[in-house]
Amino acid sequence: MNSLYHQASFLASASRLNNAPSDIGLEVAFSGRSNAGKSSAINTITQQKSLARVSKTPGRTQLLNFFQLDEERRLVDLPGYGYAKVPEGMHKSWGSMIESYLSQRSALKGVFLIMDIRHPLTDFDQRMIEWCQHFDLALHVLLTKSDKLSRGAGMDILKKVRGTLSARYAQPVTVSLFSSLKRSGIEEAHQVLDGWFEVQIKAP
Ligand SMILES: Nc1nc2c(ncn2[C@@H]2O[C@H](COP(=O)(O)OP(=O)(O)OP(=O)(O)O)[C@@H](O)[C@H]2O)c(=O)[nH]1
Ligand SMILES: [Mg+2]
Repeated sequence: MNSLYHQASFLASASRLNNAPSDIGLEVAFSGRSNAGKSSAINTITQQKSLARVSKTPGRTQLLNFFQLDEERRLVDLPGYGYAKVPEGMHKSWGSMIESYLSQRSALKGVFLIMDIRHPLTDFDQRMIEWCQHFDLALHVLLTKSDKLSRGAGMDILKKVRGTLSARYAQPVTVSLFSSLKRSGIEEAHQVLDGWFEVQIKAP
C-alpha cells in the first residue's frame, strides 16, 4: 500500500478560488462529468471508505474539496459538469469557477479526468481536455466503472480512446482502466500521481 495516498485527510472546501487553501506545493484535480465516479475514485485511490462524498444523485459535489496528502501535496475533488437538471446560471458559474481554477492555480500540476467507460469523451470532456492543453496541465484519463464491461470490451474502449486522443490533441494524454467497485487500476493511478507529485521511488 502506498502510504502517501492512504494518509489523505480532508483539508477544506471552497466555493471559489479566493477562499481555497494557500496556493503552495502541488495539487492534482479530479474532474469529469457529474456522476462519472470522481469522488469514488478519490476514495479508492486513497483506500479510504468515505473521504470524498459519494452519491447516486448527480451534482452532489458542488464545491472545490481539498484533501491533504502531506504538507506539500493535495488532491482536489471538483464539481461535476454536464448535469442537465442544474439551472443554466449554474453551468455558467461552474465554467467560470473551473476555468479560473485551471488557469490561475499555481499549485495545480495536473488533472485526472474521470470518464464512465460506457460514455467516454463527451463534449464536456473534450472541452476539459482543450482547457488542460491550453493551460499546459498534465492530463490522465481514468476510464472508470470498467467493472460494467467485460475485460475484452474494456480493452477495446481503452485502445479506441487512446487512438482518438493521440489523433486529436497535440500534447500526450495517458489513459488507464479503473474500477472503484473492483478496486482495480489503483497501482497505475498511483504511478501517474507519483510522477506528478515528484515522489522519490525507492530502489528495490
Ligand atoms: N459499478 C461502479 N459504480 C461506481 C464506480 N465508481 C462510482 N460508482 C457509482 O457511481 C455513482 C456516482 O459516484 P460518485 O463518485 O459520487 O460520482 P461523482 O463523479 O463524484 O459525482 P458528482 O459529485 O455528482 O459530480 C455512485 O452511485 C457510485 O457508487 C465504479 O467503479 N463501478
Ligand atoms: Mg463527487
